[in-house]
Amino acid sequence: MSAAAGVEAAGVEKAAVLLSEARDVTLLAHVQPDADALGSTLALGIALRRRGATVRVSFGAPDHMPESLRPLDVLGLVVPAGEVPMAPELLVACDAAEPARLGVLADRLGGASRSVMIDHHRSNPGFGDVQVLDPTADATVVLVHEVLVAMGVEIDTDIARCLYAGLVTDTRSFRFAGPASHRLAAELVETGMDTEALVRPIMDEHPHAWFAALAGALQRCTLEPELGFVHTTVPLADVTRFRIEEVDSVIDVIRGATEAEVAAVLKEIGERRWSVSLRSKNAVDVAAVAGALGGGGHRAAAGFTWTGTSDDLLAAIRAELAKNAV
Ligand SMILES: [Mn+2]
Repeated sequence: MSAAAGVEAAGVEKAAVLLSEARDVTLLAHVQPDADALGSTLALGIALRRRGATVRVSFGAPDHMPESLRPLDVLGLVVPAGEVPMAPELLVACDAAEPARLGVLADRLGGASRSVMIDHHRSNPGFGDVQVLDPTADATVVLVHEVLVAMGVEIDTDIARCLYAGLVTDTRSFRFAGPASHRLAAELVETGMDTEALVRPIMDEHPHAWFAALAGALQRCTLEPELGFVHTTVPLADVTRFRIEEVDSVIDVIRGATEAEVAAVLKEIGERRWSVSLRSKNAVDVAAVAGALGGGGHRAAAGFTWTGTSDDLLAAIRAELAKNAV
């Protein structure tokens, strides 16, 4: 066992003790929460509520739960950000690489009596009273599972579905999953959960009206062979009209370009405002690219926001790709 793993194991034990003793727990996912962030907070929330604790799950933005993830919240634990107390007794941040990723709820960290951070981002500087931070974990739900086991929680199908949702999405359907994640998946499936019914709405389904907008994004898709770079845009009208599930699926199509190592989708979120998704097949560290441009993420999946023209934005990405070229 490495030194880092030892530190993480100590964090797991401390987190389990704090959570087991807590009577009021506030669990926060990062802004624009994905299945790993919400699966993590809801798995812990379900276990704690069933033990009698007062539990709330929230996130800084948007003001509603992503539709495809609503089935995970079987106990109705998610509350609007405005209902999160200013001074939580125990605050748990899940899958947030830094306090700023909690958005408008970042200030609750300072107000909390105690705080626990559970995360797997390499860029995480460490925050919170108790830290369960392991960049080698395939997903934050893997670390949450360790905490639940340390608490002596029995993993039922409701909790298993939350954990599996984070695992299957963060590993891109287990393609980036190591042996430990495959073993955990087997354990979760053994609880009797229906994996296909859980995953299809999260990863596969889109309304028919989306296909025309997707066609537009694919028509605008540009390949820069010399950089191995493929990119497209999603205009504000489509970002506004469609769910985040649709808008964020574009990157998964264009990343498949044979000629490209790096893919970028520029999502227009306002006047000269862009939210950018980056993906890499392996050779390029897009977390470094995103980090240089004010964002962050993982080696193969990262993002950042940008103010300015799309031409300037693409030029900035090209400059970073040239620096990170292999
Ligand atoms: Mn994650």
